[in-house]
This record gives sequence, C-alpha cells and structure tokens, in this order.
Amino acid sequence: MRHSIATASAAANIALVKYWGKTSIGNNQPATGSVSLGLEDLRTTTTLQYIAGDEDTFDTELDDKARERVISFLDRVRHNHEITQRLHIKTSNNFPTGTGLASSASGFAALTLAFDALFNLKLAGSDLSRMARLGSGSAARSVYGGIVEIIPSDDAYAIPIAPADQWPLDVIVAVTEERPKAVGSTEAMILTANTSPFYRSWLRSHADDMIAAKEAIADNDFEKLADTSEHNCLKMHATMITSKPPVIYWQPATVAIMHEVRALRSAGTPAFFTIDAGAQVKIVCLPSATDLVRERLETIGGIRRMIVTKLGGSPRVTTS
Ligand code: 2P0
Repeated sequence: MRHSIATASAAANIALVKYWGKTSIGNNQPATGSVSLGLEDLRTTTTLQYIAGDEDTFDTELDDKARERVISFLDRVRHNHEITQRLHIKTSNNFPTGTGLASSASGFAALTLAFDALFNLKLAGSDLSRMARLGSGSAARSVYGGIVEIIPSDDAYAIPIAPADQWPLDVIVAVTEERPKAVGSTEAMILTANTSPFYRSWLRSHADDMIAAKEAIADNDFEKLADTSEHNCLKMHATMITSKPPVIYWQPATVAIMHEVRALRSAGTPAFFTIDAGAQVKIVCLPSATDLVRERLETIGGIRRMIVTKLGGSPRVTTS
C-alpha cells in the first residue's frame, strides 16, 4: 500500500577515512572506500507528498541549482522504479548548509528514505544506500547511523560496521567560515584527479588507512584511530592544494585548530581533527575531553560557532 505522505530524518556524517575521487562521475562511484561517523544532532528532515500535475513542487527555499539536483535525482529513481508520480517536497536542515558540513549527505539520504517509505518500496539497506549514492557519494553512508563503511565496487553501497553505542564519541564542529564554499566537492574531486601529481599516491595508499581505521574501531583504539584519521585527512588535502589551480579550503582558524588539537593530544587529551571539503574542522573526542577541548578552542580567534554532537544518526521515518 502506498502512503500519502512520508517524512524522513537523516543525519550528516563525517568521514575519518575519506571518499575523494570518482571512477564514474554521473553515478558517484567512489574511487576510494570510506569510514564515517554519523552525527546525531546534524539532521535533514524531508517530507514528500503526492501532488496532481506534471511537475515537482517545493515549499523550501532551495536555489535553482539545488532544485535541479533534487529533481534530476527524483527523475532518476522514479525511472528506476517505474514511478511517474510528481511530488511536493519540503526539506530543512538544522545546521548551516553549503559550507562543508555535509548537507548533501543528510539531504539525499533523507530524500531516499522518504521516497522508499512513500512508495512502500521496502528496499534493503544496501539498495537504499545505492539509491542515496546517486544523489551524492557521501549520502550512501547517511542511510545508517553509527560507524559506516563503503567499499568501492561497480555499484558501491555502505554497510554499518559498528553501532553508535559501541564507542561513545563526541564530535565538535568548529565553524570557521559561514559563506558557501567557492568550489564544490564534485568539481574539486575532478580537478584533483586530473591535475594533482599526488592523486595516484592517494589512491595507492588508501587501502592501508581503511585497514588501520577498521582495526582501531574493532579494538576501540583511540590513538590509532586519531593517527589514521588525521593522516588520511591531510593526505586528501595535500592532493587538493597541489591541484592546478589549487583548491585551498583552509582558513587561518582551520590551521590554528589543527595545531591546538595536536598539542592537546600530545599532552594526553583524547581528541583528533578531521576536515572535509571546506574550512570547518570536526574534532572527535572521548566525552571526558569535550569540555576541555571546547574551552581551548574558545581561545582561538576566527571560530564563528561550535556545534557539539554525539555519534549516532540513525534515520527516523514516519508515514501517514
Ligand atoms: C567524504 N567528502 O568522504 C569526503 C571527504 C568531502 C571530503 O564526500 O560529488 O558531496 O556529491 O558525491 O558526497 C563530499 O562529497 O560529493 C565528500 P558528491 P559529496 O565525506
């Protein structure tokens, strides 16, 4: 039975071992695997509803580019499931978008889950993940909560590898830039792959980081996860800053936070950083360290705000 309205909430995620590069651009087939954490409190909520007529409608302030991306995704998944029904789409994020905070991940995951629920498709997790990937590579991970992995393949999908409660971790998102980023991640990935002399090394050395991160997670080995994540993050950014032209997402505060977090860890505080395609820094820490890390970050100029969230992010779906 089809429902007349479906609402889904999906969380943003941060990759500790990163997806950077595609083997198929149109399908967002990742050139590298990835391991991510779901962020419980950074969510997109999307409602889909039937409408009469032959065009999708929105009651959301999305710019033209974002609307086109949503409509082309919907056209593609409708085609795949032999559905012609047009939809009314309402979507909102509870965090700043377009600034490297993974809004496309939670956005396309929420849209996928709402679509599945509305049409009562009852897709398996792997197929929901594949569907979300067509919208955005990182969205494949946000159809689950907790710790999630993608292994590259011809039709890649994510699998959950550990529940959020296996390892309570806090994530502090330090926002250092509120303006939308100048270069989108798809464009930056293509540029990197085509022009950075380090891109091949990135691909060649990536599997070692996947193995190390998964071992660290299986053993709750914070130091190992910290070293592996920071290394992988800096390696990814090294490919970006050596592209032609370079893609330099970091702001001065981004670098200042890296130094502070590394100093804290050297002094025994369990915290490490990661940075995605943007200027924001995400600091992963054991809950015992969160207050101290926040206090120290407050002394750094250029941080516009901090968002603290627990690891989590299981999706929520309702229908009527
Ligand atoms: C990640 N990022 O693994 C990596 C690390 C950013 C840096 O996935 O082109 O918005 O839509 O597949 O998913 C951001 O890229 O890119 C991303 P598309 P997406 O989280």
